Amino acid sequence: MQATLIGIPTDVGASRLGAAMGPDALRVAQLAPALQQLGVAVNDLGNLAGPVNPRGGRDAQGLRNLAECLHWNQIAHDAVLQVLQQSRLPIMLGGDHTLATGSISAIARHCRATGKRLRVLWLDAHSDCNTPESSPSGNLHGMPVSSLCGLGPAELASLSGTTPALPASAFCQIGLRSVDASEKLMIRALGLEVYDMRAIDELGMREVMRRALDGLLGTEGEDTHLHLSFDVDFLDPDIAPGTGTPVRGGPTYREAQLCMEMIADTGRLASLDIVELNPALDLRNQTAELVVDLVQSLFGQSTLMRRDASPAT
Ligand code: Z70
Ligand code: MN
Ligand code: MN
Ligand code: MN
Repeated sequence: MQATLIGIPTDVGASRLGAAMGPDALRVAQLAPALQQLGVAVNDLGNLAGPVNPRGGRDAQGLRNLAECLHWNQIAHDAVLQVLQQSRLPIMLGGDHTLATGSISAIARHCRATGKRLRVLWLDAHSDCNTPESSPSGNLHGMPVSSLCGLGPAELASLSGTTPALPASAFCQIGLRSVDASEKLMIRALGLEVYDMRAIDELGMREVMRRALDGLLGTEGEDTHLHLSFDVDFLDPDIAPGTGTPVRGGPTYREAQLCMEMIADTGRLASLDIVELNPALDLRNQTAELVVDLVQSLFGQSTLMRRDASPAT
């Protein structure tokens, strides 16, 4: 397998600064060598260059930094599309979660061109499905899901070449525990598949992931491009303090590992966003190191040799 790291150091979609240092924290935590150990050939494009956070107020639409967000998402889209066209697996190092609008727009475009079905797993404490009308904050990192479903700011919603970029049914959200009242309505209206923390408590991570990955195993999943959008605030803040909007009560280390291992077992992972890592809030880079540990599981690291997998060379 060949993967390409793309640093996308944006913080223009968030209120707190610091997520722009995320890509470098992941490099310091040895992300590339960790993947190479598993037999993944990795190259690193370095960081894309884009505007800094002007820390603006809300515009007439109620949005903060729309022009800067648009800029970042356009360059993210272009870079991701190019990597996909080289048949490499793009790993987006964020940066705040707005970048997923650009990355997933490119992935949806690529899937349309190659006739693949797209499945997006969205691991997050938040639902990120506010619209300019509903957003309590005006922060665009709270809107990528609605933008991709055609309901965000028009310039962002059309990045993929079609609006919506993908059907709402392509999404599956896992780990939610901080959802605005307006987002609860949106989840209903879009019919989003959601496994919140209560579902994880009641069903267990194993059953949640079995349901989330339905249709991806074996030949049934052959035509599916699986994208993982991994917001670091999915994880419990006790183990992952380095993020801008921590919410207590998230998945434990064990639950997160099982989640990643079960995704790896499908063999369908074809692109990955790692977002909302904020080194300014971290302790000795522990959150970045945890993410690298989890990404190793996501790329097939397991304690024992698996019956269904060939050993990594
Ligand atoms: C809130 C909003 C959000 C991430 C915070 C928070 C959104 N729903 N997303 N942190 N990653 O402002 O829309
Ligand atoms: Mn391809
Ligand atoms: Mn998010
Ligand atoms: Mn979040």
